[in-house]
Amino acid sequence: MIANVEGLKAGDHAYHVHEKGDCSAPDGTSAGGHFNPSSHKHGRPDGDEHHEGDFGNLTAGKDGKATKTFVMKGITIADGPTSIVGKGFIVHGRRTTSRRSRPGTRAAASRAA
Ligand SMILES: [Cu+2]
Ligand SMILES: [Zn+2]
Repeated sequence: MIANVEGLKAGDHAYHVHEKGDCSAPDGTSAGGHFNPSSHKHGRPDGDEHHEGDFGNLTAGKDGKATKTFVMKGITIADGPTSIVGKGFIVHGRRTTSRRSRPGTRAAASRAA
């Protein structure tokens, strides 16, 4: 996957797939919790256990841009319980102004960091 986000404050921003595609609430809470179809505990993406939606952090430079290419196991874009299509994609801390994500996913406003 490729995350390509701009308009961020310099530094680290947590980003996740959340369980609902509804990003209408200004604070992002309408997107629900982290996407977690297999009922794991929250954690780092490279840890023993984590939500399928736990992507870790994006690091933005002084220009506010963050780009990351990464692999996530356990999620799909095919139909089924592990599909992230239509789920909310949230970068925490600052509003995103542009993004590239899987077709059908939605980028979102920030949620309180
Ligand atoms: Cu999140
Ligand atoms: Zn989580």
